[in-house]
Amino acid sequence: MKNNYDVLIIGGGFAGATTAWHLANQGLKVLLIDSKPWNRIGDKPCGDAVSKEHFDNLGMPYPEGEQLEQKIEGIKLYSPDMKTEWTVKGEGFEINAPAYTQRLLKEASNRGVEVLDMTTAMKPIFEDGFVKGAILFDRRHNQQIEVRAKVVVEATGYSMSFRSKLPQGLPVTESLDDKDADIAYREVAYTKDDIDEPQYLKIFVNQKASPGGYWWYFPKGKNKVNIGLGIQGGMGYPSIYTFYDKYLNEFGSDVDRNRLIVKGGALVPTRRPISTLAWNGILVVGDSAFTANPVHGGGKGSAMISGYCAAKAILNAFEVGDFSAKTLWSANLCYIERYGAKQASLELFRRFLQKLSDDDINYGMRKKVIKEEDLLEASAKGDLQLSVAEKAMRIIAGLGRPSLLMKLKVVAEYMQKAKDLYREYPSDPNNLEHWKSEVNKLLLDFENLMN
Ligand code: FDA
Ligand code: PGT
Repeated sequence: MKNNYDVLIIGGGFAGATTAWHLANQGLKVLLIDSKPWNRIGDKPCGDAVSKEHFDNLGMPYPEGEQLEQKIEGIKLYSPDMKTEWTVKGEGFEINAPAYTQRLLKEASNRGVEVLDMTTAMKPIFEDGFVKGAILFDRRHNQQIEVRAKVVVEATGYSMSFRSKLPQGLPVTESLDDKDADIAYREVAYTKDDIDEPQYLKIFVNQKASPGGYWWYFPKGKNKVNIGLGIQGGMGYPSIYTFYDKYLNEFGSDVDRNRLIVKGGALVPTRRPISTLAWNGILVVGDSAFTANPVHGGGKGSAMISGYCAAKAILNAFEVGDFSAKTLWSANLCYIERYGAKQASLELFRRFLQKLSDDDINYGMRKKVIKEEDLLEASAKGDLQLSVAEKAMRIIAGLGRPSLLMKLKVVAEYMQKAKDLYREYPSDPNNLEHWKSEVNKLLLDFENLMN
């Protein structure tokens, strides 16, 4: 079978569903496919916490009814020795991700987007330097379909299963370094007792129990919890399950594993976004484009931002009638301004945090070397004020022992440099390689200073 569309979206997770939602009813012929059956789309290992701001900023509907499991008022962050508790206030939702994702897809479908479940993109159609479509396999009807489209949106999550099959060397084939990802695992289960403050997410920082990541305890109502952890990839640590089994009792003693609802693990990219979301005939969004927050790993909000930016770039491309990298490029500028520059700065902060010892973190949090609001500003905006770092240095000076915390000022400076470099993101694809080499140089300089 052969078919022509204006846009083919591969993957119906948060990123793909958002792209479809923003493209619906705009006069374009759009097809979205996902390998999963309808009732499992959106069902992937996740902590399911999303800040309310993302929905507001993008004009998207709040989760409601069965899509919303708990309204969140803030995050409580615990030091490794559990002696310090920081509360960061902020509204958000603990969602039922499949229910919310399927809602977006249904709304898009009601407004004209075609959705095919149980359909997998097997390989790209690549001609004359352009992505022109994909060869699909539809398991519902056991048939192969050749779909040609002016623009293909790769929204396949951390599998990157479409773009990894494009000719290597295209900028959109950039791969993920193991160390630039966390391996994360979570279970959702009922609790033995009612949860005290279900309106607060809990995050436990502990390099022993979750090296290069953290444990979380995210309530889904009064007696249900999403609990899990992330550890840095590529470090040769024991398996994630070893950590889960060993430390579960420490962070979730009330979890009733006899009443387990779901379990599973996946990768979380913790780096700057892919160097370009756009190339000739293709846009990359969500985890596949490394859009998650490098410090807390949350990727649903930024997957939505990338989907929104992709939809805007596509509408513009159809107005102009050109689907080359040059025209689709506006997705990069949109995404970097809204989230990408902050990610670059936070990648550096993440590299620093992952090197801290539990002693450093205990000390840093107890003495408020950085305060809650500064951490929030750092993780929400990617800004670690130099004045904050300088003040921190004065406190740390009293430490009386060597500590990586001493480097906080350098970290703040480099975070700023990273943001500045992203402000100079090229407006033309021809200048991408030069800009990329500047970024790589900055990362290398930073690594040298941290070692
Ligand atoms: P996602 O993986 O959701 O979707 C990709 C879709 O593409 C899938 O439905 C898949 O079936 C489909 N697909 C793939 N290849 C295909 C092909 N070739 N053909 C057709 N379909 C194909 N974020 C957050 O905001 N809050 C949180 O609390 C957490 N917690 C968390 C915990 C854990 C354990 C992990 C692993 C991750 C998180 N995250 C998170 C991150 C978050 O889950 C993630 O960033 C987003 O769900 C990414 O959404 P995408 O749409 O990009 O990918
Ligand atoms: C240190 C490396 C960590 C790697 C992390 C990988 C772990 C993988 C697990 C994935 C679980 C995902 C959990 C997602 C939580 C969502 C949190 C959230 O929603 O955060 C909000 C919103 O942020 P945003 O970027 O989506 O949106 C910004 C804005 O609203 C929209 O414009 C913000 O809240 C926070 O940022 C709270 C801070 C949490 C930080 C956790 C970091 C742990 C390390 C801290 C160590 C501190 C030591 C300091 C000592 C000096």
